[in-house]
Amino acid sequence: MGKRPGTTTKIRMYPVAPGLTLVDMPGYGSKAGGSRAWEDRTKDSILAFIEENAGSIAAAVHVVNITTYIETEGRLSRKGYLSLDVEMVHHLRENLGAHPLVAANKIDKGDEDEVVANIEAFIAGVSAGDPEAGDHVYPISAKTGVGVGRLKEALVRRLKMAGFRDPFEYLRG
Ligand SMILES: Nc1nc2c(ncn2[C@@H]2O[C@H](COP(=O)(O)OP(=O)(O)OP(=O)(O)O)[C@@H](O)[C@H]2O)c(=O)[nH]1
Ligand SMILES: [Mg+2]
Repeated sequence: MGKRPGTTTKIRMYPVAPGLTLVDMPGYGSKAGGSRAWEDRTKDSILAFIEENAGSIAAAVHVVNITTYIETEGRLSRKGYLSLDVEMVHHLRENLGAHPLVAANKIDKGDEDEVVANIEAFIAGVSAGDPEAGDHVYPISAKTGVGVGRLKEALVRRLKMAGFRDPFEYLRG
């Protein structure tokens, strides 16, 4: 989820391989300029998409800006809300019957101890009802590439289990 509203504002589809489509979801939390009503609509459309397509979703990757997790979670919980990231992970788990892969992104940003604390707090948040949830959390930096290899490997393993070939082979052309 970007700071500016509308980097991705609609659900977007990218054909990757025969029978395999990459679906990119818009961000909907804490968007400066994005109205509350717009955020709610965006979120509802994502939740509905997951429910309607659960049977044909081979793998899901939820990307979290991990560097602001504790701060955001604290702000929301004071208002009586659950972290939007934790909520989405739970929704994916319930609908897909498997824990989604989680990219804990932007680990290049800020203090290493803070990054670790944020990752631990997030894992504690998603572990309710699934003590193994932490195994599916991959700390990465999309900017530097750290950790991305391991996340890709995990994604390829999932897709192969669902009967697909390595989609990155197609993407390389
Ligand atoms: N420092 C740092 N910045 C990153 C990283 N990944 C993404 N960004 C920056 O974060 C901003 C948002 O990135 P996007 O790729 O648009 O994220 P998104 O989640 O698709 O955003 P929406 O589609 O608006 O929800 C951009 O300015 C990126 O350059 C990262 O690992 N480290
Ligand atoms: Mg986007």
